[in-house]
Amino acid sequence: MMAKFNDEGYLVVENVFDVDADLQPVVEDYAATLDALAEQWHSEGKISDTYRNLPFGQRLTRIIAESGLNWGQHFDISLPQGQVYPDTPIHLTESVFNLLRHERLLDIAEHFVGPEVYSNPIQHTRIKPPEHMVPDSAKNGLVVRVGWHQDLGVATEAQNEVPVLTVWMPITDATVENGCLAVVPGSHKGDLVTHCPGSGPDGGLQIPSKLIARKPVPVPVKRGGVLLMHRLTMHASLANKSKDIRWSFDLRYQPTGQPTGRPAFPGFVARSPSNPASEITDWRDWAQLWYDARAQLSHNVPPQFNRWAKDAVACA
Ligand SMILES: O=C(O)CCC(=O)C(=O)O
Repeated sequence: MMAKFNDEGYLVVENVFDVDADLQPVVEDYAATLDALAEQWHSEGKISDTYRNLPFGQRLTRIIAESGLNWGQHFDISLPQGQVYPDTPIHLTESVFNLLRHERLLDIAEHFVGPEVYSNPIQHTRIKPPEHMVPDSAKNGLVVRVGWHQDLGVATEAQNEVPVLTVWMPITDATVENGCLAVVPGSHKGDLVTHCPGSGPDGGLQIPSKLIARKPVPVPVKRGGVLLMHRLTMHASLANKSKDIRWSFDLRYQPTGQPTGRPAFPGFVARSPSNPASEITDWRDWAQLWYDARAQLSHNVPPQFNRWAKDAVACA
């Protein structure tokens, strides 16, 4: 496991989760969220039907096609990096917390970051409909493909020396057609390269193509499996060209007690043999950390989330 990861900077591990026992509660949880949103948007006259009889992906796709509503934040497990308001939506539930603390996932994380495992708050839920359906006004990395980046590039300098592991997990099978990730094998052996703000297909950061030295490869992953990545591995997502959604979570783990690179957001101790009492084990305590961060951020201008300037030479 480690040899391939060390050599190529990424690794797919299959069958980490039991699809029925581990992933189905998450699917049901999100279905309930969509149900509540559909009822609300229908009662507000934003959609003509709640589409209650459609399966999750088709229901969401139909609602988006009809309304163009900005839905991504309602399902995300992070606050946005822009202005935060007291009522900014964030999806914090027991089923998601169980996923973040899943024994087999933490066993894998432990291989890479050591026994004291901290859940880094750079994390997202991305539910992406067919890309052609997303109106320009709603485009962001939660709902359309993201550009080439290294995960260290989306953190502040404080994270430079921290061995953060990215764990990307599909809830629907991730294929080339529906927009799985692509990686540049071996790119983690190089340095952090310049990321240009606002140049990605999602309006976010992107590495200029002249700095991508080697040919990328697509990495399909079946649900139940995970894709592990080094913090310097260059990667991007492909566009969703299918007729249904592509749904994933991306999580990060690191050793406890080191900077996360996103100090405005809360992480938590996921596993601690040396101090078990420091672990957060109740999802409500985890959710409260985010609600507290939201209250704090909503009084302030957004902090600096990364180190990049638009006028860098490589961005010209
Ligand atoms: O899921 C995606 O489309 C992008 C995920 C990603 O780039 C990441 O987790 O760093």
